[in-house]
Amino acid sequence: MSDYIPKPEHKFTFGLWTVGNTGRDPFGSPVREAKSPVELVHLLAEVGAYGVNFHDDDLIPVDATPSERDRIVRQFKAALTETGLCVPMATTNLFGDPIFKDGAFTSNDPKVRAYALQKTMNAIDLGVELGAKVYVFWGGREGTETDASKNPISAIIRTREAMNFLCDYVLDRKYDLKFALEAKPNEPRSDIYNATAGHMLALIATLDHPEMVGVNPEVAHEHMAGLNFTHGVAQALEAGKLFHIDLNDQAFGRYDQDFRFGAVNLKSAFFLVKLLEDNGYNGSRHFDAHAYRTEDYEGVKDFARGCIRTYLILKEKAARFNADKEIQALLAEINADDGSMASFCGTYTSTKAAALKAQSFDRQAISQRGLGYERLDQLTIELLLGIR
Ligand code: DIG
Ligand code: MN
Ligand code: MN
Repeated sequence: MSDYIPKPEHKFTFGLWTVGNTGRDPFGSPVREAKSPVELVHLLAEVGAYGVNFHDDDLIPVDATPSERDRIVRQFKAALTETGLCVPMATTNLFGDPIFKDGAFTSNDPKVRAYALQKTMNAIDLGVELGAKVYVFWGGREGTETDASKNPISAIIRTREAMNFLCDYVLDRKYDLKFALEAKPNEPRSDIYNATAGHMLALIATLDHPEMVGVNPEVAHEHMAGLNFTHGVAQALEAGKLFHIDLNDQAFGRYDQDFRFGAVNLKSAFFLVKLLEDNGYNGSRHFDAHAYRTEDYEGVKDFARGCIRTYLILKEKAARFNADKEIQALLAEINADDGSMASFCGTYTSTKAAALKAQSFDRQAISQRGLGYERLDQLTIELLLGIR
């Protein structure tokens, strides 16, 4: 058993808005006093985080003067130096200000679309100044309550134009930065465009610089869409597009709960960690989540430590799964290949096609084979329950 102590190489990160969440919700006011970015950096250092992320507005108030901005950045940099935390990711708040009430890049008002580009360029400058290498775009307001208001194709075109413009901005400034698009199906808008990580992968393929752009899938958001999060992450990984990930948890069929990682669906959290670790994912393990509204700041630290510990425990369980002789023997049996189909595999040739069309298959015999998945899944459950 390891000690589940976080190390820098684990790359556990939190946004300022996560541990800084004051507990406000649509039906209640804050329950925790607000902490400054510097205080939050020290809190994250105390729980063993590797890095801290932020929206522009989390760090610099939107109406701050240039000298106030410089002071805040100077103090933040000092806290980073003092604690050793880094800033792997930054992002723009394009959803809080009333100006974005009908979206930012997809707004029907060209002034709003232009302001959103301006705000994002300034936020990119800030993120790069503090060391970010990944820039996330979450279009929380890029949606609608009525499709009478906007042609959904216009929304796609406007999003593409904004992303192309901002990719060119990064190239023009010679920044070492890549973009990660984060999807969510709804909330705060009734329907949000580009609703899942899959939609984002399709959009990326249509951009001028697709090589600069990947995805930032979030557990809660794909669960809100009723999807298997691990499958979505696998698709992004296989495409070389998993540039970042937002870890948390979520009961299906609920509003965005942003629960502590592993707090609800332990089994799916296990398969996600196994996928990331088996495939050598080298990005941040970013917890985009917050403590229950019932908690004080000691509870917030419990929340952050719980995210980290659960990830590390599941990482160890994944190693145990891969080393478990009974499980691995069963998987070998399930995936046995007698080589008889080898001549049909690989790239197409007309000879292969003709031979395959002439091949006979005993459907009855093949369909009778028991696959042992009940035993395999029970062994997995027992491993997760700690008796293997
Ligand atoms: C919500 O899940 C979004 C915002 O918190 C932020 O823009 C992004 C970064 O992780 N996730
Ligand atoms: Mn969320
Ligand atoms: Mn998120």
